[in-house]
Amino acid sequence: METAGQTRKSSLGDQIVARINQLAMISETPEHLARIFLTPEHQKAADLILAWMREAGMSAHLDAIGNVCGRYEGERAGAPCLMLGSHYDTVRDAGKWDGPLGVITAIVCVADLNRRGRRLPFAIEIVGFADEEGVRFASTLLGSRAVAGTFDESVLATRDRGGTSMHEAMVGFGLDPDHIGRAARARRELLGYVELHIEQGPVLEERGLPVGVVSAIAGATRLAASLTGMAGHAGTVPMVLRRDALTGAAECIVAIEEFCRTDEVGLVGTVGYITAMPGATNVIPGKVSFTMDIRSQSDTHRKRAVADIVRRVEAIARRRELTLQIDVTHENRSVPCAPWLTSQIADAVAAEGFQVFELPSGAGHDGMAMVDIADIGMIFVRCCGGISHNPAEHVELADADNGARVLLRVIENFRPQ
Ligand code: HGY
Ligand code: MN
Ligand code: MN
Ligand code: MN
Repeated sequence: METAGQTRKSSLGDQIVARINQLAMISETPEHLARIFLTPEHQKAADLILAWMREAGMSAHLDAIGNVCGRYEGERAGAPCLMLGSHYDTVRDAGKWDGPLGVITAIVCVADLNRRGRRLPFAIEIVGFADEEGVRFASTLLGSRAVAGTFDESVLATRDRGGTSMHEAMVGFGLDPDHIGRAARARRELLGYVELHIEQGPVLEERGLPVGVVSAIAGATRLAASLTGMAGHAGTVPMVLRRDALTGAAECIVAIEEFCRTDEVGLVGTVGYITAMPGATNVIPGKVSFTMDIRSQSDTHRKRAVADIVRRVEAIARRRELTLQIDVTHENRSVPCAPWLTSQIADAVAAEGFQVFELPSGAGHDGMAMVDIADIGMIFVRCCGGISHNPAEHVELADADNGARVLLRVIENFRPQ
C-alpha cells in the first residue's frame, strides 16, 4: 500500500496514457478526432512528439516527408539501430490509440532507459510516421515508404477531396517534394524494426490475453469505382425506364458484401466511401463513385477475389445499362514478420508472465513498407471489444503498461541477428 506522503512512481502505463490523451487533443475538430497528413494538426502533433523525444534523451528531427525521428545513441556513437515506431496520423472520427500507442510507448521506454543511464550495444531510433492511413491522398504508408526508399513519386500528383495535390500540400507545409528521397534509410543502418500497435480486433480480449505476437500482416487492394446512368426527374421517370446510378451501386455493394461474407478463406471487403451526384432529393442520381478495400492473408486469394468482384460489378453495370469505370488505386502485399524477431518478442512476453499467442494482423501497418529495409516484428496490445477506427477505441491502462514492459524487455534483451 502506498503511504499518503509517498507518490507512486508513475508507471510506464501512466506515462503513456497521459501522452495519448495530450496528443488526442490535437485534432481538426474537438468533436471528431482527425489528424490528417500535411495539415496544421500534423505540424502541432509533430512539435509535441519531437519535444517528448528530446525530453527522453533523444536527438530528434522532422524528416523530409514529415515523419518525426528520434535517436538514442548506444554505447558507441553512430552504431546501427533497432528501429521502433508506428504512425501518428489518424483516420477520420478516429480512436486515439491506433498509431500513437506505438510511438508513445517507444518514447516512454527510451525515457526509462535514459533515466537509468542505460546504454545498449546498438542505438534505438523511433519513427512516428506521418501518413500510414492514406486518408488524404488515397495511397497508404507514405511516411514509411519514404523511409524505406520506396515512395512512389506519382503520388505527388494525386489530389485530395478539396483538389489540393500532395505536391502543393507539401510545399504549403514547408517541405520540399523534391527532397523526399532524403528520408530514405539504408538497410545497413537498421538491425530490425519493431512496432507495437493495438490489435484492432477482438481475439486477444476473447482469449483473455493482454498482448500478442504478430506473425504476418494481411495485404490489401484499394479500388475506386464510378457508375454513370442518367440523371432524371424523381417524379416523372417511370421505374422501368430509369438508369439509376445509386441503386446500381447499392446492388454492387451488397454483392461485394455477400461475396466476401461467404468466402471460406476469411476475405474481408469494405465500401467505406460513396458519393451520389447531383445529390438532390428529387433527382435520380446520374453518377455514383465508391471505394472498395479488399483484404486477405493470402495475396493469391486476394487477387483472385478482386478479379471476381470486378466481374460481378461489371455484370451488374451491363444489366442496368450503366457505364462503369473501376480502377485499382492502391495495393499492399501481405508480409511475414521475421521468426528471429517474433521469437525474441515471444521470449519477452513469456518473461513478463503472459501466455505467448501468435496471431496475424488483418489491419495494415508501416511494417509492410519497412520490410524492404529491415526484418520486422510486431507486438499487439489488447483493445476493448477489438474496436478501432472508431472514437470508442480504448486500451486499459494496465494493458498499456503490459505492452510497454514487453517492448522494454525486447529492447534490453535485443540480440541482432
Ligand atoms: O487500414 C488499415 O489497415 C490501417 O489501419 N491503416
Ligand atoms: Mn488505422
Ligand atoms: Mn494503425
Ligand atoms: Mn501501423
